[in-house]
Amino acid sequence: MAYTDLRSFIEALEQAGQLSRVKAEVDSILEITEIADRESKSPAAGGAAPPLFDPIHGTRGGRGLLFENVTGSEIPCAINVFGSYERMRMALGCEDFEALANRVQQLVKPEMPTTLMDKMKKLPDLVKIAGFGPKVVKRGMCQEVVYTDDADLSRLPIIQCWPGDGGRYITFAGIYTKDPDSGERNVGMYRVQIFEPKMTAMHWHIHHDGARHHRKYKARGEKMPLAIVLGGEPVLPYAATCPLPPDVSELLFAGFLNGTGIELVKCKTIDMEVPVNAEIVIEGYVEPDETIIEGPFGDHTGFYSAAGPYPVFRVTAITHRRNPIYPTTIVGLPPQEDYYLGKATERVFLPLLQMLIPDVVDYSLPMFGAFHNCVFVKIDKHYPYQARKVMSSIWGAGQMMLTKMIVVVDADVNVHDEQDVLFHMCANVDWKRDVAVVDGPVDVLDHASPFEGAGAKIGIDATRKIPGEGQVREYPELLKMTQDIKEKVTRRWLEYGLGGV
Ligand SMILES: [Mn+2]
Repeated sequence: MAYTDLRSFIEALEQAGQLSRVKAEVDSILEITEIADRESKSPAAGGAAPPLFDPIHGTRGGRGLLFENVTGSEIPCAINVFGSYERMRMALGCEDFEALANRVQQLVKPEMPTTLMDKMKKLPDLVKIAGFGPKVVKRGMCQEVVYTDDADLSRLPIIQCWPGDGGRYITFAGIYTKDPDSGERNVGMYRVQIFEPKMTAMHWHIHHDGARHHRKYKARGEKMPLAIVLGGEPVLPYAATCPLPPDVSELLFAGFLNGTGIELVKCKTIDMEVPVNAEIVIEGYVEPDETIIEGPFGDHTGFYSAAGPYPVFRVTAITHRRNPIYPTTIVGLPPQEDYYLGKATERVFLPLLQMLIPDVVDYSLPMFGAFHNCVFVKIDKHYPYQARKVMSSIWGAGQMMLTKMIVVVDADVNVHDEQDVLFHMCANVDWKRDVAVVDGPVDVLDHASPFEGAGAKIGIDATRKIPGEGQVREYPELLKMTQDIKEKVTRRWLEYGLGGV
């Protein structure tokens, strides 16, 4: 079951023992970060077994936190509410990520119905997809309270995340923009640095859809309407951060995850529609030419990203529900809340990656790689240099093109256990023969590359080598006990007097 808004999700978390309310006064400058950081690295609430795809790190995440008494604000602040597998699963309203992956696969399967019968069969699916689109309605709870001239960002419990940050940042908002030509809506999650009660910066990278929309307004010399949306259906933050192709609407995807279209309401002061179930909406315009030095910001890489000029956003209104809740998040040394959002994407995108690269049996973005630095790929190898082919394919696949290190392993290696991957890598690799270093685009946040966004990447073929892959001797067999002895020992375990299995 999907939840309709942040507060019903938080209530459900509380009932499930997944939320702590903090009644003591806490400071939004740094103190909330330190508490949330400790919580996210604590054992997961509920004590459930970790998922198979993350046996080692899946046991962490603590509880979601609701700070009810933040210094200088009357609005409570929620953090880490998505920061574990159980909470992420609840937010997405799915049994498990694999079940969700299957639903997504059905949605995108490029199957052309050939016969009339097929078409008839496909029809309910298409009607269902059509029903997931957003619906504009007359009024919305997110506008129960409206401030225009008296709008003031300093009323919100906006946090400063890390000591070296440029200031306070809104970190967990959906940024709503529209293409001025097509009217197509985009929702992205970009950080927002506060400068004045009614002025912020708008931080997006050049390849983000929000930046693309802004370039169009800039070319016309017009300011761009933009809404910063906090709260709403819990599927929204996931949809906003999912690496969807540019022409796939985040709101449609959110509606699909939600099981029903997201209801929107017209903003009060700008030409934009926002989710009726949002907690808080900040309306305003991004200036076409005016910029301000934004940053530094403690980023998901675990390092500060540098300050730089970004467009200025001016607030025209703040609307909110009665007694709103302000959601936020921090990023930093993993695991943080974003690890679970990323892992959900890893699982949901596996069938899509397999459509693109059929060789992939499974893959993992290990925690230490902070998403773009490392991917472990498992293949069922049948021909020489198949691992090289897979590397090239990954370096050509959407955002995975930025992967700085690829390790390809055989089908009997567990890609979700870094010890297992590194064991086979260290054992199977000849460092002259089995390594490919290539030049290419890297993440703009990568600080080691010689140029911003451009540098070298490494592919390591850790599979057993076969003839045709350079000078190769025969690889020995890996030690493995026979199945009948394994079963016998399991059966007789208590007899040995060695305690529980
Ligand atoms: Mn987009």
